[in-house]
Order: sequence, then structure tokens, then C-alpha cells
Amino acid sequence: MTIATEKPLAIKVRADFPILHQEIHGKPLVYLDNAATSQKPTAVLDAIQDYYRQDNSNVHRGVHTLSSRATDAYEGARDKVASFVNAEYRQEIVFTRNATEAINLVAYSWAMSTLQPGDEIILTVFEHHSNLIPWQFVAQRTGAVLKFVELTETEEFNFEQFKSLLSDKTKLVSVVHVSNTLGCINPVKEICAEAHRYGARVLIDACQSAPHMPLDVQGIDCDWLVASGHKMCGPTGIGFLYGKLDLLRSMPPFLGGGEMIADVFLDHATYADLPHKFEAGTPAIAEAIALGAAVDYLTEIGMDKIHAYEEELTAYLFHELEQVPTIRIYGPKPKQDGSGRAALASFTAGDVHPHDLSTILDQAGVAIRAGHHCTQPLHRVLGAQSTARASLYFYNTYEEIDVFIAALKEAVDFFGSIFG
Ligand code: C6P
Repeated sequence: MTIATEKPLAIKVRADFPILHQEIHGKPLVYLDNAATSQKPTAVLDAIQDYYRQDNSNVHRGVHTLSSRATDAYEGARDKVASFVNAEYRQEIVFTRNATEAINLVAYSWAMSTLQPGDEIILTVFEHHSNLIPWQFVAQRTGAVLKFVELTETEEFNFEQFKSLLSDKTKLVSVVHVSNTLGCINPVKEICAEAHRYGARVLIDACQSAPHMPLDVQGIDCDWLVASGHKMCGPTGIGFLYGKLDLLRSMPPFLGGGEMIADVFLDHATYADLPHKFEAGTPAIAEAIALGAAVDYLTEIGMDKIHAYEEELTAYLFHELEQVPTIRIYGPKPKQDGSGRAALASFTAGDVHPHDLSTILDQAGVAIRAGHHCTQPLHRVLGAQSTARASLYFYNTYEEIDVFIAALKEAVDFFGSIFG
């Protein structure tokens, strides 16, 4: 197949990622586990170092210089995230530890205090456990009922069946934007429009979309959106919740403690304004600042460029993967130009255990994930106990895909010769 002649994006940015320039078992590292976590550019590593070397102090508390520098940098990071997702107001961004905590915040604060027995929550059968277990908790505590959108024949969101689930009983639709296992891209704007016709709220899990494509929460018109910093070039320990201003205002606090209060008496308290109402205790200051640096880095490259390059890579990955004997790739096929799905592929190869594939590929320097990817119910639907998964990011090259495919073919041949 033809490959774009312009210098690929990866070649321009690889020098920014020190970790990529190493050998694993004597072979150059080929990191294809980006859906689990991305690597970090020097700009992000420097932001953490610089903060601790020059500005380290607690935020929102002191009037001394270090404290105001730390506060400015921390709040500056909020501005960057707000503009990254096109939020209308900076107070609509709440820093959390990760996407999981952000979903739990909505579950404990909004859902536990709002939902009644018989109210319905719509999820999909392919949600990450982080967007399933909190709603199981809510259903157990409130008597709300969980309903599930199933897969189409092409293994993507079944929009017609989704519409048939909606009713006046629907109070919440909580769906993933891009599936971490199937790679399908859900029509979140249309999902919000349908759900809102019934007065239901919509939460979007953007863990696998925020790192890879431009996001516009106002355009999507979601009520909440969550993501994790570590998948988008930022550090671990920081993620965010976007929520519409009035909605966040109407929600009770999630965690209690310092930072989230206005006036405290022995028997009661009043709470701080947004977003501090939801940020109890000393926050992850360095991590938030480094997430701001990651957002700057991604924005400078351009999320549209990242998305376009990843589509090219997807086309190449699928073209090559489909040539591997016995391969079964899950989720929808990309269009010829690589669009229509994410730059990741979950697959099995005959009876070979995905963990064995991953172990053998590691010997060739290739890092892929094997397991259920925290989507166990989906794996049951697919009839696969586990899958192997290669997931790409904008610093991956065509040559790395070649190394991966060659190692995979060798592994499949090897196991084929053993199992006959
Ligand atoms: N998926 C993967 O390898 P946290 O752990 O909170 O940062 O992210 C949770 C999460 C939520 N939703 C989706 C769609 C996700 O992909 C993830 C994380 C990783 O697929 C780790 S299991």
C-alpha cells in the first residue's frame, strides 16, 4: 500500500520522548501499549522537575510568593484543560486523580442523591469497568435499573437499539467515546441529543478520545465528560471532570475536608464555589501543572494533525494485521483512509493465548497488552476470554508497525508448528 510521502509526524516528535530511545532484550523498544498509558515528552518531565525545584508550595492557602506561584500554575493548568475541551467556563473543570475518580464523583454526588427506585441508567456492554462498577453501586443503593446498549454486527454502538431503550424513566446515559477494546468511535453528539429529548443526563468517558482527537464539550453538549492525564502525555495521579456549570453547582460535595469549604462550624459547614467544592484536601499540584504542560504540547502539535496521522497509521496497521494467518480483529474495520475507528487493534490468533503472544513479542522489544483490558463483560459477549491489543499514538512509526507484524507472524508460526 502507498504511504504518505510527507515526513510522518512521529519522526518530528520522537526526540521529545526520552523513554522511546532504549532497547528491550537487545532490541529497540516498540511501545504499542498507549491505550494503557502514553509516554511523556520532555516538556512534561521538565514541568514536574521545575515545579519541585522552584515553586513547590501548597495552593490557595499562603500569601507568600511560592504559594502564589504554585496557585497560579495550578489554576493556569485548569484554564488550559478548559480550553482543550472547549468548556465555556474554567469552573467547569474539576481536577480528580483519574477518570475513574471523576466517574465516581458523579456517581456518589449526583446519582446517589438524585436517582429513585425504577429510574434507568443506560450504559453499553463495552464499557470499561470504571464506567460500570460505579453505576452498579448506584443501582444497588438507589434501586435504579441498569440497561445496556448492545453491539451491531460490525461490533459497534447499536444506535437503533439505544433509541429503543430510551424512555421517561431514563435519567442517565453514561457511555464511552472511543472503546479501549473495540476501537469504535461512538456518535456522542447524537447520543446526547437523543438522551436530552427524554430529559436524561449524559456522561462521556473520553479516556481514549481526549488524547487522540479534538474535543468540544459544547459541540457534543454532554453534561459531564471525564478523562485521565496519563493517557494524554501527562503524569499519573491527575485526571479531570468536565461538568456543565449549573449542574455542578446543583451537586452536593463528594469528599469533605480542607479546600472545599467556605465557613466551618462545629456542627455544619458551607462549601466553596466551583470548582473547589469538589477538590477536597491538598490536590495533586505538580501533576496538574504537568498535565497543563501536556495539553500545551498536544495543542502545539495540533489535535487535528495527531488525529489525521493516527488515521494513516490505522490504515497501515489493519492492512498489515489482516495478512497474519488465523488473526481475528475485534471491532469495526477502518475505512480505506483509516478513518472510522481508533488507532488500536484487539485481536486473537487461533488458539494462541494472548499472554503468550505478548510475552514473545516482548522478547522482540514490542510492548502490547494482553488480557481483558478491564472490559470483561464485553469479552464474554465476544466469546473471547482475553485478547491481545496493540494501541498506537502519534509518536509511533510505520517501521514500528513492521517490527510488530514481523514478530507477530513469527509467534503465530511458532505456535502453529506446536499446535499443528
Ligand atoms: N484503560 C487500558 O489499558 P483510569 O484508570 O481511571 O486512568 O482510566 C480508566 C479507563 C476508563 N475508561 C476507558 C475507556 C479506559 O480505557 C480506561 C483505562 C486502560 O485500556 C487501563 S485498564
